[in-house]
Amino acid sequence: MKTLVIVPTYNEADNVVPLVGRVRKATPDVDVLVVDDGSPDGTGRLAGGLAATDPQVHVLHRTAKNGLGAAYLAGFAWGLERGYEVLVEMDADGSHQPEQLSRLLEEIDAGADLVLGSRWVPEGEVVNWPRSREVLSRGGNLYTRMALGLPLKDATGGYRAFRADALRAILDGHVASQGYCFQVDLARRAVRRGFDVREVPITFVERVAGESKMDGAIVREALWRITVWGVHDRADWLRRVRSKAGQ
Ligand SMILES: Nc1nc2c(ncn2[C@@H]2O[C@H](COP(=O)(O)OP(=O)(O)O)[C@@H](O)[C@H]2O)c(=O)[nH]1
Ligand SMILES: [Mg+2]
Repeated sequence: MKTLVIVPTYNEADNVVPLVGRVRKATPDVDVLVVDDGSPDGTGRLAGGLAATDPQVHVLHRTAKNGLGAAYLAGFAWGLERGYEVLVEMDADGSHQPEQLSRLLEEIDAGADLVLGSRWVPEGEVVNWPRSREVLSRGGNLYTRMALGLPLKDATGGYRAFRADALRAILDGHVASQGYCFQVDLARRAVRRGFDVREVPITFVERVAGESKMDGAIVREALWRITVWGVHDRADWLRRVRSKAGQ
């Protein structure tokens, strides 16, 4: 299937060239789109250099840092317009191993609509993460599971593959989430629409170069949005129970 790996970048000058090289080597049939938000460190220029010599590498240059969600929405639109059948999300910093992409794609081939690379299923693992990040990720996923009732172990992760028609359906309507809750938002939409969502174990390796863009604002946005969704879901459920009881 015609597949596009979308890599959002902001100040990933040390990472973008080796990462794209690894993707091209591990999965030569797969195309790559780097979505750069005008990185001051020249990441966009480096990606442009790759695109100039490799017709399977593309770059979307955006002007301002607008968050992960907005970058992915732009990348998805680009890929869907061009007829890609599978769209993949992958971080630029080497945390998501391109060598494990085939695991995700095999599950799509086997019929899944959305495949999540998961750190928190058996055989999934995290390498070199400070204890604080592990606690945040495990806690965030536990809260997400409880608040939204999602049957997923790693709904916050950002290594995933979407079948194009499922992605189109999921993106129907406004997606406001910007930071990491963008990932939760898309997973929740997929589950609610009854799509076949599966998790496969991945080895997540903490970046060795560049800096994380995670900050308090991103965590707060995720916390309040997930809480609001959870409250809405419960109110919906109550309304349905009441109207059934009244019938
Ligand atoms: N285009 C774009 N990419 C972003 C933005 N924020 C983060 N990224 C990219 O998203 C990926 C994950 O971000 P990262 O900082 O590694 O988050 P962490 O792994 O949770 O610490 C990396 O490839 C970043 O360069 C943004 O505002 N715009
Ligand atoms: Mg990272």
